[in-house]
Amino acid sequence: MLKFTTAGESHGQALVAILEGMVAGVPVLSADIDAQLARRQQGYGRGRRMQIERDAAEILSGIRAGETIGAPIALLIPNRDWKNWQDVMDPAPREGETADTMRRRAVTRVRPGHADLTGLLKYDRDDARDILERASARETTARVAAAAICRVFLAQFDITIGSHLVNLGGVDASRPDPFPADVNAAADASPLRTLDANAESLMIERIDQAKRDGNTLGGTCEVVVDGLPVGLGSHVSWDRKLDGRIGAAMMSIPAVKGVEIGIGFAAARALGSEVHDEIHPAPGRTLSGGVRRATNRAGGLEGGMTTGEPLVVRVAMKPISTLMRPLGTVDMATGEKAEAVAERSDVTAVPAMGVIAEAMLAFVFANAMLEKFGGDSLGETRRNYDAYLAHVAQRT
Ligand code: EPS
Repeated sequence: MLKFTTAGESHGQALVAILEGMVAGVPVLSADIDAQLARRQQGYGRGRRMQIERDAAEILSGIRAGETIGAPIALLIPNRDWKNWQDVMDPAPREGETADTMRRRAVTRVRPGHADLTGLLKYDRDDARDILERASARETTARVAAAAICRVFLAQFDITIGSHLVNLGGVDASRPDPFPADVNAAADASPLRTLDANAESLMIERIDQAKRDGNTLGGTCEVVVDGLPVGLGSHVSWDRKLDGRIGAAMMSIPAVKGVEIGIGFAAARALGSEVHDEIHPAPGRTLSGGVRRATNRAGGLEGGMTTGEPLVVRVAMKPISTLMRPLGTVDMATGEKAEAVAERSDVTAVPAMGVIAEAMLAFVFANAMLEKFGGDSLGETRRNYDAYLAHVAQRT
């Protein structure tokens, strides 16, 4: 099983990711990781922090001479902003500091919608900075770094992942027809990672307005995975169904509140005949088992398994809970009514969320590939993959 973990606070010294279970022989360069980190930093509506950071990963272990060696891969991404926060984040107690004194930049006016209040109570802290530093979406930097290696692994099997923004602050972007073969090449050229230029201008106006108003905006991204073979995941048990694993991975992204696979919630309102995808013979289309779906409303999954059609997921993010014109709250230091803290933040981070959703899907599918095809080296995984597809081709 592939697994990864991350560590690090938003204004701490660095972020760390450890990816374990990747086979040996995958060609990985730090440039592959840094390219993904740079994509995550983009997006109109980000705050000043993104001008401070130039995220780049230092490979500490698990990769030698440009290839994975099968050992745990440790990555370190320094926080440039840390130099401004060293005293606030210092792990050591400082002279005169007691349990009753607060450090500079203590947060007690907890933000509605944030982890501040529940975290403070649950972990029995007085300063919500002990919570918010880790709740910060800065953590997703480490996820994107670890998942960049999963992406390289998937690319060895011609599996690619792309995303685009389909709604921001209530403005819908239309899905282009024909849909571009390289979604990211098109989306990354847009400041909002959207494929509809008209909608983009409206969205930018809306972001500017929200910024003037001290407000924030949410939105939705669509993520597409191409090149998956039929039969990843399984129908036999709840925890092997890919719908569930995808849902969990997407919902673990900070501020994400909804996930749809294929037509998602719309399927609940339609007739069966309007929902299910008719199956046609397609000899030679081996990845999907010698058939094709006339439509792909299922979004590439049936019974918790890949069909071989593109995997389509939509991910909805709520507006960031740090408002420059704050909502009412309670000051947890005094118990009195107060205005919530207004820390520097982004007006919106939906474009970045699409990149993070790609990363989480890369992890889910690298894991699903390794589960099905196994192996300790890329060559071994490939032989198993080739044998499976040869068999599928022969029976269809
Ligand atoms: C975030 C607050 C902002 C964001 C940050 C997430 O950072 P800061 O508090 O330093 O201004 O820019 O996002 C990132 C740093 C990032 O890398 O995505 C928060 O509170 O969640």
